Amino acid sequence: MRKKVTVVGAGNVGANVALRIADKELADVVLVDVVEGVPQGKGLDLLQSGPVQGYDVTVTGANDYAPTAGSDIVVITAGLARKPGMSRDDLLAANSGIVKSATEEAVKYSPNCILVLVTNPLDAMCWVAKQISGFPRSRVIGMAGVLDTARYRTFLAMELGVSVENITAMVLGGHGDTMVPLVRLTNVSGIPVTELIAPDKLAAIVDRTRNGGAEIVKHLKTGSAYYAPSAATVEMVESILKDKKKVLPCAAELEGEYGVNGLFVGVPVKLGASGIEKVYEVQLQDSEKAMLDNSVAAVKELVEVLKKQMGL
Ligand code: TXD
Repeated sequence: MRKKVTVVGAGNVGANVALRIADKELADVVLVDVVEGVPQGKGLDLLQSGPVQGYDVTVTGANDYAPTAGSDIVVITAGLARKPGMSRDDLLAANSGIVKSATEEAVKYSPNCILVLVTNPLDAMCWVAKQISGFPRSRVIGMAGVLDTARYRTFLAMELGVSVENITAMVLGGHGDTMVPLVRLTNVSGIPVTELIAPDKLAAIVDRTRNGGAEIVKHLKTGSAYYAPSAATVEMVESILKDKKKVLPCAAELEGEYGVNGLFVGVPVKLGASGIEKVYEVQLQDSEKAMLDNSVAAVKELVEVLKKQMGL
């Protein structure tokens, strides 16, 4: 039997997640959105791409969750996107309500699903989904690190004029200006990047990575990035559905790792059929640990606000 993935939010990221899942023939997809007609229309349009693209999965749209029943994965992208000048944190109040209701509905129909969160502010939204679903940490995963790492790898490949595929890198921490790209552990086919790029250039690339989302918002003016975010989400979905056990940077709830408890933080995890199958604790140098602590503090602040707002 084919796998089934629900994508909540049929906007820019959601529709492109559906498109990429269909293109890779990974699963049947159900798009859910509050706007009447949009998920149905996009679903039908995607379905009609099948004969040309050569996929046989079905793509449908709905405004309710009954058609999502029995999903293996539920990707939540529903929410408001950042507008220019708006920080991720401004989105907190609006999007926490949306993620709460989406989680409640989704898990009612798919109690065994794996939740993949995309909505910003990402780490805080993961926390909401975890509280509301009551799922174990293996089944609540946030997408941010794969995207941040992809941006970092892109900029490094541009600088060196080499294939993006040869850049191996890791970005830790929360999804925001405090993220921690680990320069020390970045390499080009095994060659430490610090041997290939001067420190000031590397610092500029790290800075551009941290502001990677804002750079795109500035260009687009009316929304935020969605091609790379959807690609990153589907890499995670694929690793789970195919039990590939890829090691990817994802937002995971920490249970003492990195000295953190009960908060979602971007860390390397193994993604397989059960969701998060392992959290890797990388040995950090003092300066890296300080940056990570700073990032965790930013996530904690948001969660404290949420605890008050939502009474959780
Ligand atoms: O790295 C990351 N995690 C991110 C996060 C990368 C890119 C985008 N990121 C965030 O994802 C972004 O800040 C937003 O919070 C979400 C979705 O971004 P997108 O660009 O897809 O926004 P759109 O195009 O505005 O789509 C959001 C859709 C839109 O169709 C709304 O009608 C719908 O969400 N929506 C809902 N659907 C279902 N249920 C409810 N309650 C709902 N509310 C709004």
